[in-house]
Amino acid sequence: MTEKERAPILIIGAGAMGRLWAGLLSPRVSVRLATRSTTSATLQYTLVHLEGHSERIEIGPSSNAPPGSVLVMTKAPDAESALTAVSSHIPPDVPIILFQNGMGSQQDIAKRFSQRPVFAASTTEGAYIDDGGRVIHAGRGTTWLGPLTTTAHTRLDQTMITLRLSELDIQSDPDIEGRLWQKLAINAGINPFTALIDCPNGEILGHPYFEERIADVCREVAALMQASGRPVEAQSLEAHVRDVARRTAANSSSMRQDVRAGRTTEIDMMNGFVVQASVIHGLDAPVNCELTDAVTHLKQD
Ligand code: KPL
Repeated sequence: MTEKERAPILIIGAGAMGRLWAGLLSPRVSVRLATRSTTSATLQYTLVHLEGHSERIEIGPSSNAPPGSVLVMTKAPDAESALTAVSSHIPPDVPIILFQNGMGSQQDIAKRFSQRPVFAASTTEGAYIDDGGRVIHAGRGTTWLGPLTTTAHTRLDQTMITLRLSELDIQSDPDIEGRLWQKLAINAGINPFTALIDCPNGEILGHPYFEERIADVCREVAALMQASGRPVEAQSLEAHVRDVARRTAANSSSMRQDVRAGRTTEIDMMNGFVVQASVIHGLDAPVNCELTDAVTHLKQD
């Protein structure tokens, strides 16, 4: 079987990440893209590779063939409904890989589709869509993959092979939830500040609004992680937040981009998740609550 003869990969979500993966996979395997409006539109766009060269990508109309894998690349608030909308066309043994930021949406989906092989992926790959609609592969990273349901364990090797058709760096992590917690702490400590101050990641450092709150944000996240069986020092979370803000100084965070584009943000799966999960553990998270309210209010302005 040639790679092109494999069952197609269905990518749900046509944002920057969905288009990046579609563009990187499509030379080697047939790809279908399910967007918000339709599952059968042809999508054309330019992909600018890391090395700087441009490639015209055309993802053809979907066929009726059942997919061999499903990559869910919508924003976190849309993931469950988008997957549910197409789930009757997905055979029960087909791996479903969730790429959402934050926490909560992946666990809800894994619970709902608990008999299926469901994975979470956490990626540091950088991509955005520029003003001209081109998809820019902006930074090379690593994509970590780990099982969320029991049946996913038996499909891990096959799913790694499928994702590696993208020629990106794919690694497995048996404790993918630990990685999601780490990423949650980073996002909770960077994203709302960049959205509220309206600045690139690096400019939150030294800004009074950030400096007055970041220690408390990290203390609240650390208390929740401790209560969830993932002990960590608040100071080390804060050091990590500052390090990532420094290393991604020129980035416009996903939340700032969402606010600027008038899209729903992922605040409920980031600081909002910290607030909700803290309540369940009898903890208080007032600063994460303040940030959640402020960003929620921002997107309604
Ligand atoms: O994950 C990110 C995001 O923007 O959502 C960070 C790490 C903050 C990089 O921009």
